[in-house]
Amino acid sequence: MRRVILKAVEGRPLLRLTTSRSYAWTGQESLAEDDPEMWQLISQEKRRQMEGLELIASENFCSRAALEALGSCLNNKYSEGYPGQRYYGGTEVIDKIELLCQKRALEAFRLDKELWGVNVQPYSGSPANFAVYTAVLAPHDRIMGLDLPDGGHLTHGFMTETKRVSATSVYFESMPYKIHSQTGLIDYEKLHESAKLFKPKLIIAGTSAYSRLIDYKRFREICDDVKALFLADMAHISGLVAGGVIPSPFDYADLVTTTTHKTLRGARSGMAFFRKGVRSVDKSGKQIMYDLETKVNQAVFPALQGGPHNHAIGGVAVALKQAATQEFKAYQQQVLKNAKAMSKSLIENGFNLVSGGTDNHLVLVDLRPRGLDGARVETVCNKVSITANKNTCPGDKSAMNPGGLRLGAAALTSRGFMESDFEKVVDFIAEATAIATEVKTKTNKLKDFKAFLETDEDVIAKMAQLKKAINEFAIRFPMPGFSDH
Ligand code: DSN
Repeated sequence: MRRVILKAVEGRPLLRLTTSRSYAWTGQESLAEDDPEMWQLISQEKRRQMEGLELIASENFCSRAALEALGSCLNNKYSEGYPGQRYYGGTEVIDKIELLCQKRALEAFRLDKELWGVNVQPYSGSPANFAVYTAVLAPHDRIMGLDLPDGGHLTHGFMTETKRVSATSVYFESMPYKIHSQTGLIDYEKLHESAKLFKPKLIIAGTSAYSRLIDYKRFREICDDVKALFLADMAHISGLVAGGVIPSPFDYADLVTTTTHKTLRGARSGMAFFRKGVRSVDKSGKQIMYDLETKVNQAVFPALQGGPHNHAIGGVAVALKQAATQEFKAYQQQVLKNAKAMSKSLIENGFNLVSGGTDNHLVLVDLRPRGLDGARVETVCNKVSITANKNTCPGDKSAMNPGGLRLGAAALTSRGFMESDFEKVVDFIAEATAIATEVKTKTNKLKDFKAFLETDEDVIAKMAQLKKAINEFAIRFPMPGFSDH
């Protein structure tokens, strides 16, 4: 039987849909109509983001345009393979989208397409890294990355004395390098010494909680000396690199990976860049060419992934267009200024910072000299609408109860925060820390600390007052990406 369904679609006139189906599903209901429970939860999360101070260094607020692409019909399409060589029909538009994303990726980082290529299919940064490893390494080949407690990333080979935690350390042999205990900077001397002994096939320059610039030239020299490939994982800082406000790893690395949603402010995804063209010239004058393109592409698909997330690739392409603008450069300049203002203000408030300051978008506060830890301060911050994460500091043994708190400036800068606003943010952090100090003196274990926060009326009132002040402050700033708040 043919049925007629009349439906209003987002304020437009009634849509007349004819169908011979015996069921009524049209897929035209809004989220609020179709799934009020999920709609409610998303509304709550929107409110949380708007009313809070978002200081997680790996987060940002993506544009409405990129979110539109992310929530588009591109979600529906399978397209295993690469542009022009797909395992599915109907990919003619998807091919154009992927090629556009590749082109914009090279343009955003000012790369010559004869010398660099990019794979935009990795689902995120961790898969991009693992794809690169499997592209250029055999099982049990050796790698070196910055140790996790020293500000490195899990995927750079993290293992403890008793456990190979990251799959990278399971499938490859990993030896970490460290930061210098006095300066808080990467210990290049020791890295070089260890590399000469360990003879890694790949050295990774990349960080998750390191507030200083990376000396890519030094990494290149070390890699050349021990004949290792040089991978830069610029996930945290790729927006700053695109904005041209910090040194670029592309001047020295063989391979570069990144996520797309941190300082780069795009849809959530990953990219892997590889060098092309001449790698070196041998003694007889023969040119040795890079062979990374096929290796990386094959590692992403078919070795590790299936269908690309075309909606994410669309959202990344939109963000990459933005990343090539003067406006984006100005945003990144402000991120640096705000991080410096936050750093200065924290020091003035008596906080210790690993390395004593920042040259990028983040600071790492070492709470140990104040008799505190990241877990306790993070818990209080969370209760008063300051979102930050506990983080290991050099020397820490536990990632669950580490000594540091990592604070990033990228997200709030996207909401228009300036230096004076970050000074106010630090005042709020100082108040939250004072509450953590008070409660720490009255409790023993972390469990007791958390229970006290839930039950002590005096502390509950103090936190409520602070939360109210923070919410009233934060809500004044605009929120990118939200069309309906
Ligand atoms: N987990 C991310 C971070 O917060 O740094 C990196 O993948």
